[in-house]
Amino acid sequence: MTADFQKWAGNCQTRIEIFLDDRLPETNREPERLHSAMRYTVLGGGKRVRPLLSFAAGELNGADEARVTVVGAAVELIHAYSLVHDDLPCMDDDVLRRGKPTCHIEYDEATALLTGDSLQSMAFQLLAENQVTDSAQIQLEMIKQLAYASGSRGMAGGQAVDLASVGKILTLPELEFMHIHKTGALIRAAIMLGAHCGDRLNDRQLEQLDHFSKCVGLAFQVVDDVLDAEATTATLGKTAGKDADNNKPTYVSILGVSQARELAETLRRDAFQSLESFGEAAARLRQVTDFIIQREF
Ligand code: GRG
Repeated sequence: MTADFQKWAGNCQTRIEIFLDDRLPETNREPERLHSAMRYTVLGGGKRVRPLLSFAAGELNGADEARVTVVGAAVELIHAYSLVHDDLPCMDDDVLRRGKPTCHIEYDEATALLTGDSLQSMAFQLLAENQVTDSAQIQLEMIKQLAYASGSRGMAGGQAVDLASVGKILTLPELEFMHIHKTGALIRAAIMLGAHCGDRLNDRQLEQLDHFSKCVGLAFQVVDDVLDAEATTATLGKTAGKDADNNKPTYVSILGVSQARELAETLRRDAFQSLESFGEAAARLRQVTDFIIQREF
């Protein structure tokens, strides 16, 4: 990671943190426990990979930074909600997230459920009450895109397949279907929503960007599977080795670590190929992709 990228990413992360801190309800506002849990969940943690992708795609399409901040924050809120619900006893049943107790451990299950619900609503509220593009019609389209990416035909659907696949042997296409939905859909939305805040790219170029976003979404999950198998709980800030413990099919369980790493590299090459015609203008997107592939947590 170059110093230039580190500085850029740090600035983006700070912008998102300040925005979310400002927009999340204060803990002294009723219902205090719920607002406290929302802030506990969202603030001061996470790599903010999805907002980084929104900023990089927005930059490519000449978007206004303040507008991309809204979009990046909305996607991050959906992501944060999904982690809170995923950690619940009825799903992954985990006690550690981002290096601290999960929401239902720090608070209680009912509060965690409501925290996820409220963060999801807040994401759509942000997109509905802030202007993020000059066209009202495109803005509506963006809200729809985020809804699809989060719902039963996106992330929640992928999670349902994931829960149903415990203890089963999946084929690679089945595993790919699960991950394209569970993780890929929101990453794709982060990129395309960031891009839609601007208006430089033509339809063909937006299609190329969309192909890039699909490759990156899948690469993210392949690397996540490798990290779950190889990294420690201390480095990850969440419980390592859970996939194997829970008998879950992953890229590592099907391909083994070294082939899974090769697959991530193939997806990286494919992703970069889709950016070829953009030249230097897509440099940030390439850097965020490398950050995703080379990350250690
Ligand atoms: C509950 C509807 C619903 C969906 C849950 C995202 C998800 C679906 C479950 C999370 C479980 C998991 C570990 C998925 C693998 C990919 C993933 C989302 C990892 C965590 O994302 P990072 O690495 O986390 O971006 P940080 O903490 O950095 O934001």
